[in-house]
Amino acid sequence: MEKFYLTTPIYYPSGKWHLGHCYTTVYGDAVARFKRLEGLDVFYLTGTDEHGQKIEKRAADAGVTPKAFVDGLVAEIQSLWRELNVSYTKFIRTTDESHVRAVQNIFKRLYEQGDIYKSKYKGKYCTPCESFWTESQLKDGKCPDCGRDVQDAEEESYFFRLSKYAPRVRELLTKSDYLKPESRVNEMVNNFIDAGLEDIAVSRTSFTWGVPVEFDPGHIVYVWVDALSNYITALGYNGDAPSADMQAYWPADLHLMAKEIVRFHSIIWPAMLMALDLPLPKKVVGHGWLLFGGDKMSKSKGNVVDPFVLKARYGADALRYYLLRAMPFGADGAYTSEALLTRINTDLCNDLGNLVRRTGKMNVQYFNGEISRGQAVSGEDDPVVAQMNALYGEVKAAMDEYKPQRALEKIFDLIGAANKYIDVTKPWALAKEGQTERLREVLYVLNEAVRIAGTLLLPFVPQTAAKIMEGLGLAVPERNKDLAFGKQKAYRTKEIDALFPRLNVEKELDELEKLADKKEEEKVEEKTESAPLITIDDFCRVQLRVAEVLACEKVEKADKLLKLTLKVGDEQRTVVSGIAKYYTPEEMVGKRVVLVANLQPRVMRGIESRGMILCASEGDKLTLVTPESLIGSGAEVC
Ligand code: ME8
Repeated sequence: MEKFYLTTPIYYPSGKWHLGHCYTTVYGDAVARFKRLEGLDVFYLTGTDEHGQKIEKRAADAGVTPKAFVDGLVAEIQSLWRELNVSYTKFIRTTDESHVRAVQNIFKRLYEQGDIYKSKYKGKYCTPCESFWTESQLKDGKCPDCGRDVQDAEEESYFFRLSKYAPRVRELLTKSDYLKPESRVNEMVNNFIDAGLEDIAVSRTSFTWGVPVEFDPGHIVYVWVDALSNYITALGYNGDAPSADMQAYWPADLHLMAKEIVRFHSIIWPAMLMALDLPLPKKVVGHGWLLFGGDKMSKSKGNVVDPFVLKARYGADALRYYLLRAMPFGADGAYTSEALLTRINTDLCNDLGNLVRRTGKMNVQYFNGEISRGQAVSGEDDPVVAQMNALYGEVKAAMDEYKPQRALEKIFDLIGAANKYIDVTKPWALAKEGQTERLREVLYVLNEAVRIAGTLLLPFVPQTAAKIMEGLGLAVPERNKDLAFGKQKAYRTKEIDALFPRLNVEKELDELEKLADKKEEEKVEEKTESAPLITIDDFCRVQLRVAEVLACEKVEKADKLLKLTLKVGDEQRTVVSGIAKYYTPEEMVGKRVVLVANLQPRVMRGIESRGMILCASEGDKLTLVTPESLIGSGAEVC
């Protein structure tokens, strides 16, 4: 059986799983499911990347061991993938003993053959990105990836001879189809390879949470060497001896990820594989970012959307559909709750839901659910039949290029055409006129359209597609076959519940806002209840400033929120505050308030809020905290 090996990144268990992570994994799942339906033996790998200084620090802050710190977060992401019906084959953790041993062996082998050597590292290090940079690679003195401050780093280190592989890596990127989309190739070649590819430091000595270099235990293997190796250690590779899974599945058919880590997968990773004398992966796809409030959705920016909340409210398939449909290949896409709700209502409830419901109802009403070909075919069936016959080829072509959005567009084109077909053929009129044979054929055409669309939807919205098959009285297909008009000779259909309930968008937006607020409140409560004593240094990290309210207005469609324009010294900024029940906008203007000025920005109702104003609350009462006598805006509160 033909094999297909597919991976997503192994994620950092850094505290909060968000919708951005879900995009890659759901995308991977759609590819994995499609390939399985094509009859391939698919190995779909995902997991967690658990080592490094960042995790070590977080765990220390939380007062637990790094392993205890990551265990809880790993369990949470595994439950997220279960909730979203992600059908991975293996979940690898870089703390798995077999992985750790294999990374040690890989490192040793590269050292013994001269591809790794010991020297001294002098340069810059970005802790959040776990990346070393040379002075010339910095952007305005900051990390070129995330824009944050970097630290001086000088230590004894092992180096990987990346420079030796530069010509072969360049050739791989420019002369093959290794990296998609195309635009990322130029970026890699111009910005990194042609700018001069230097050897990279691949060990650290300033922390201990990682894979120790076996022959020099003070050194910890650089987290990216550790992490990238997961793609082969998961298959049982341990440095030399071939494993059965390696022989069966390697090289990978597809490494899927967002654009910011393409650099590691298209330069360091192939060079490592060249050094290990292993075949190179067939494809790296770097997709765009899910944005929120204009920025990449990311934990460190604090602008995240909680997938657990959305899944609980709208179901896995609605979320899967939104992610797969909303993001064009390789480009960024902005998340808004409005867009999610609109997609659910228009595509899933109206277009798909109505087609299935109307067809199912008419099956029962006119033929007791028993549908077969009618005697009266008509030229008016031709366009929709032609569309049905073309669909499988179009979806396959899109999925062969890993473009789920295009595949879904085509499937929904057929769904739209089938809905129009009902309006044009007017089955109710045919019934009235007693044109039974024409009516039978029309319904047969419709059931065929539902079957073909339903089967092709399986990789994307598996639960919904299975329900559609149940309604048609068919088993859920395990293969993409018979996807042409006329292949299913007869149906014994059943009535099924509505696939997606119609949502009241206004009400849902309010509910989502409330749920987000509740989560924030729970977090604050949790923190207050268990608040430990803090040092004066801890307190000094919070920057409190007096601010003057210059303008204030209600936030549309949010009964709790006010949008405030504040003057803080010479600066103006926007803050959204949940005080609309206690203060009118008019009352607020001119007031002096106390602002938490260095809080991470948060997007609420599409507005970026930069800070929080302090209030005192007791039961149902709430009052602003204000300076006791007049003092200039911008004054520090200490
Ligand atoms: O980089 N939009 O882990 P990570 C789209 N451990 N995708 C997003 C996203 C967003 N806003 N935010 C995250 C790491 N992702 C390393 C990987 S692999 C050997 C090691 C997805 O937890 C996307 O796939 O920071 C991105 O590449 C990945 O999460 C980064 O996850």
